[in-house]
Amino acid sequence: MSFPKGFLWGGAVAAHQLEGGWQEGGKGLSVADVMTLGGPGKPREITDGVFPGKIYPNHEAIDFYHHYEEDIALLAEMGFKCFRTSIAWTRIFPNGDETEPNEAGLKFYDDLFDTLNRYGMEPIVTLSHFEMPYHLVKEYGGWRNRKLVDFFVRFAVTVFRRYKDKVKYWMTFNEINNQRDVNTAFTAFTNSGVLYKEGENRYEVLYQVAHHEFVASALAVIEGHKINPDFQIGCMIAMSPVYPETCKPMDQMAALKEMDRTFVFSDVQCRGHYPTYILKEWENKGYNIKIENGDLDILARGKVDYFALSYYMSFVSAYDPDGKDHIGKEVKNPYVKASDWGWQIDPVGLRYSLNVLSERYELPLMIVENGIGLHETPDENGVVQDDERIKYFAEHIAEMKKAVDEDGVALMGYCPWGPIDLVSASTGEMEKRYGFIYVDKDNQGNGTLKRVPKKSFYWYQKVIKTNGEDL
Ligand code: BGP
Repeated sequence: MSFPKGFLWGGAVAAHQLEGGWQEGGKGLSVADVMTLGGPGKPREITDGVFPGKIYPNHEAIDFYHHYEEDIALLAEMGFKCFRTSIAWTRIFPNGDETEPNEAGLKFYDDLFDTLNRYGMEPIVTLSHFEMPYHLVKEYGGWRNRKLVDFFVRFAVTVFRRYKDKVKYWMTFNEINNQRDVNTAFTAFTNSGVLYKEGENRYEVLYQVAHHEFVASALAVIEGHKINPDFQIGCMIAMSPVYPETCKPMDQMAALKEMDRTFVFSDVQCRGHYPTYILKEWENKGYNIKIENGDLDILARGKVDYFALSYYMSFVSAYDPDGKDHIGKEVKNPYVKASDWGWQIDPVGLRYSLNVLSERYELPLMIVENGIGLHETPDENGVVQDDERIKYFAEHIAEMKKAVDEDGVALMGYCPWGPIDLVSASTGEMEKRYGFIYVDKDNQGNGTLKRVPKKSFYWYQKVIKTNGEDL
């Protein structure tokens, strides 16, 4: 028997990608609300406010805000044991810097968690998933400002107290390492609320931002455990293993150094201190990262309980002697295929990742995102025949099973991304679909919002029913 009894089969979403209701229940404006639709090769545009005539896909999204009962019933039909979502910070603190929370927002999540619990689904909740209050970006400069630590901790403590008997599993920051590419405004903006200034060293800013987030995350862990000692609070890392292009020693070195750009985030959150490789890098590059008295002690005391990861793809790195900030450059992997969006599909990479993480941290792991975005249209009977998705998941789950069975990895659960179609984070498109459930809505915002199970719905239902035996 490969998966333990009680294994958490489910799915994962984020508030801003499916809820809609962007101005309902007293909700404030989030960073995600001011990002327009992107497209192939065209990054999403960040606007200073909301402008008529532009399309903001998440304003309505799939209107989960009003459809959640119906949607959760469908997930329950698939047999979900858990459901990962995020709390939109702007529903609780519309501007982020208030002292009193917004009751209507708190009530919404009360109802949502009650509904999940009624179906026997464990809620798994991310505190910050690319949706911080826009006010904190405009007025404070986002996470470059130390004050954000206090605002975040107030938000965390408020929801920990409110939901202490309804939610056990938490995560602090979604894909906290997903701000390493300092050249893309998208990740820079949504994850940290930082707009880079002319002439500043983006890496130095990035690490200052990360330090503030590390302290905020650790304080949340410490406070959360005081509120309910049974809480399980995890980090959440976008895990994309980097392979060396060849066995040339410098290719190996390049791959290792690229991986460190991810590991620095999990090393701090899991081990409770900065690894020496990053301290040395800061020293060599002359970065001045402001660390206040007591911060290092907070990091040491606020280690996470488990390691949550998203896994979509692997990368390959080749040594680049001319590299400015990196000694490795990304190259294509000729041994794997890629999705329409260029994400390299590599099921073995999932097993590899689980092994690496389990050996490095010796913590229980939870896969809280995995999946494939596809262009899809229903057939003449109105059903999406998504065999490609079924194949993707069957191959990934088979590798996950080997990690558990053959490699002894302690895996708590598996939550594929977007079990119901939702808005893509990187492109803003509706038509990068991940779901087991189709939602009738297109990139321009047209559609009836009708929900229809795809072929994979019944396949995943069977997988859960057999606890992963029948793929
Ligand atoms: C992760 C994010 C999710 C989600 C997913 C799929 O990075 O945590 O929010 O969107 O990727 O990415 P996309 O929506 O860009 O296809």
